[in-house]
Amino acid sequence: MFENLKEQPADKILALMQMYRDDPREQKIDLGVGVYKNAEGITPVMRAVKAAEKRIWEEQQTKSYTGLAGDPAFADAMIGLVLDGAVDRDRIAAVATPGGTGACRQAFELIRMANPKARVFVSDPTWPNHLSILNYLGMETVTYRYFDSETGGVDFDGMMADLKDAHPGDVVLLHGCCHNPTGANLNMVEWQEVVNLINENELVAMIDIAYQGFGDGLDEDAAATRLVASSVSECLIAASCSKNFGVYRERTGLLMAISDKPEQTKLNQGTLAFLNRQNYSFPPDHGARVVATILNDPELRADWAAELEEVRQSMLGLRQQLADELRRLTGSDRFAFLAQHRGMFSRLGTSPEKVARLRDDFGIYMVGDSRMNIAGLNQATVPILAKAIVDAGI
Ligand code: PLP
Ligand code: TYF
Repeated sequence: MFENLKEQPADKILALMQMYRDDPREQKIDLGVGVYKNAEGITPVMRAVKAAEKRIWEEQQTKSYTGLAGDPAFADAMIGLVLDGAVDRDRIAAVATPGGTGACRQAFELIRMANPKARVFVSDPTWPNHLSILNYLGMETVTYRYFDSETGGVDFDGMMADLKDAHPGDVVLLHGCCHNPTGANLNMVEWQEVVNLINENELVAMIDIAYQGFGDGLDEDAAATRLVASSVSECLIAASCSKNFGVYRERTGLLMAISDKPEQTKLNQGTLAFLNRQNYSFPPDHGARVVATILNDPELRADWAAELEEVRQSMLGLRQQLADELRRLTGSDRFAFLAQHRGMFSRLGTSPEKVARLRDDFGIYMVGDSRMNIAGLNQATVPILAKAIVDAGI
């Protein structure tokens, strides 16, 4: 049997992570995988996470199974964090999932189950795992224009023109904030236009929100998701806690299915629980319990929000420093978009050859499409990167 297996394509981001580890040079900069790193290059356990873990260790009496949907306190707390009352609770079905990836996977399966003919419209570019999972599930994808490499912003006219090709029942996958891999985002006026198109053409919205709190703030980053969820008749939301709680390896996420018909919620909830049962039965609990503990305790929540705000500010500072340094070196505003982008990532907008040159000649690792993890920088390495960008002729 095993001899029938074929080599599967590697995940380019994870392969790059290994390449960086194997590079013996002392002077090297890792701007690859999307993990937050502080100025010392460490991905810390957040203070509130440590405190919540301690509390759970002290107080938890059992590790018996939860329910197929996970701990209801986690779902309620996350619904509050993401939607903050924008949608009535009785319209929301929700299950805990192994990370945001698990939420996406379950959402795609639910779409395929409910409407096998649905095509999923994805931004060009999008997080590669979206396409990888959709292809694996045999689902049809269509790309819509998104990144404008001339301006470093969103090609909004192109995006709207391409979305007009979607048929009723097709799904539009949108990044709630902090677009991965480009860092370019819609403004709220543009979001409203997308909502109008979704409603006029009877499309289904799906939002992947993996970086709430990394862009403009916790509420600001959720504003588009709240707008969509409160304006369309049906939508799916895949939320990840990996980044904003720093619980990457705990695999903590939530999938919501929202309908404007409360009488639909029971069936949606049952279907989400069924999908969990088919794939892994009970979702992981530890990260979810940590998140619920933090969100439900005013002191822990305030401390978590404060630390997250420090993280956000540090990335904004690095963005500004890099844009300023590149302006100084090039005498132009060509790279001003780096300060406008939001979240962990920016797409520099250069060729794979130049990306390889940065790696080979300067020890700077970014993804082949020129996506940089801004959190891989610190104040000392920003000037090194800026000079390398200029020296590589970018
Ligand atoms: N969606 C996007 C756009 C991401 O960038 C990520 C990665 O962090 C995820 C979903 C899911 O991440 P995780 O499965 O680690 O929660
Ligand atoms: O885009 C990133 O770098 C993060 C982390 O298969 C990640 O979202 C990358 C690849 C992958 C899973 C997570």
